[in-house]
Amino acid sequence: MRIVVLTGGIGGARFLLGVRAYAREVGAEVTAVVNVGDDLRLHGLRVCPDLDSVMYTLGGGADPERGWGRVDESWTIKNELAAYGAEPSWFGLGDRDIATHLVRTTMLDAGYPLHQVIEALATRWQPGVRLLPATDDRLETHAVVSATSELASPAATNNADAADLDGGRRAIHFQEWWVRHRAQLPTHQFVFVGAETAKPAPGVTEAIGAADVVLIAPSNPVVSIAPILAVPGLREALTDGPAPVVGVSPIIGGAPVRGMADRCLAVLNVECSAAGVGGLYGSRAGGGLLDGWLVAEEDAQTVVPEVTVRAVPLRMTDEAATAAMVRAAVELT
Ligand code: GDP
Ligand code: FO1
Ligand code: CA
Repeated sequence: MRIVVLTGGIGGARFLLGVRAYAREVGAEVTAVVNVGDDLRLHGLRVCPDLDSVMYTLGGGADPERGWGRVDESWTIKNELAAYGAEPSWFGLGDRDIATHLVRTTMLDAGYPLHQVIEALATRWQPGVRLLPATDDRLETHAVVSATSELASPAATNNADAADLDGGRRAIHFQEWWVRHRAQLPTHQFVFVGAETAKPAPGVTEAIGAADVVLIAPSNPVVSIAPILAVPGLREALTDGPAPVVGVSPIIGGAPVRGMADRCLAVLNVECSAAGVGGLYGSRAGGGLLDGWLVAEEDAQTVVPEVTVRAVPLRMTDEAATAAMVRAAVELT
């Protein structure tokens, strides 16, 4: 059996621990298609937060509390950078983590495409599933916010990427929106810069075309899954592909289990509920993605038109619990 998983970072990584456990039970192979919209370049380094969260988590090197970055981390370089006043200081890079960014940046600068860089890094971490970036090309999530807020002066953002748009609006990088401003800024929309010309990374559409089932991890639907689907050709590979698509709700009882997906959904005016997210993904019959939708038992009454909804325990408390969710998702099809 071949399983393909669309995933973001922290939540998706924990989901993949369960997918890997299930795959070992049934002898399936797993390909994770990982969001790159969070990626950013800072202090001259290319940082890939979702790919690294997935790689470190599956490789046993992630800090379990933070979910991102390395366990047993130190922050010497971060503190030295701050001493120089080197901005941005609001995005902390750990010393061990920086080694990953140095290797990746060196390989990218030497001309290796991102998917080959990930393959090289994964040789060390042995994640046990194949990791593919959604695209090798530039695709960055930016938030369009009102310029009136503290972003009025470009200096305030210290973000070369902050672009002045008409109507007193500014586009800032997702990470500035998420980390520096904790998603508190009045936000008009998210844009996926580069999406129009991005191509699926080699192997992505092939993996989807050969899959027996495609799972959408309980990742943030707006800033983890949507940037993957924004890559031209990727959504079509799913809707036109042979494999049933089953999603797992990241929302339980009307709230995200962790993080700020509620603020992201609010930007899209989508209800923060299992039904709201299921409706956002849409049914295959209705031109959307889903054949199946897994919701928590608290949300058992969820209806998504023309989608098979199933209620199961949906908290990823440990690998076995997550593997049970994965089994339920696969058996739903
Ligand atoms: P990020 O890219 O680091 O933000 O991580 P993801 O987008 O992959 O996942 C974040 C999402 O995971 C959040 O919206 C959470 O609601 C969801 N999540 C985290 N833990 C759980 C869990 O135990 N069960 C479910 N169903 N969702 C979870
Ligand atoms: N998240 C934070 O809230 N604060 C940070 O300083 C931070 C640093 C960081 C460094 C490397 C990395 O891979 C991820 C990092 N994150 C940090 C998490 C990052 O913002 C993720 O993109 C989000 O969790 C959403 O995916
Ligand atoms: Ca993410």
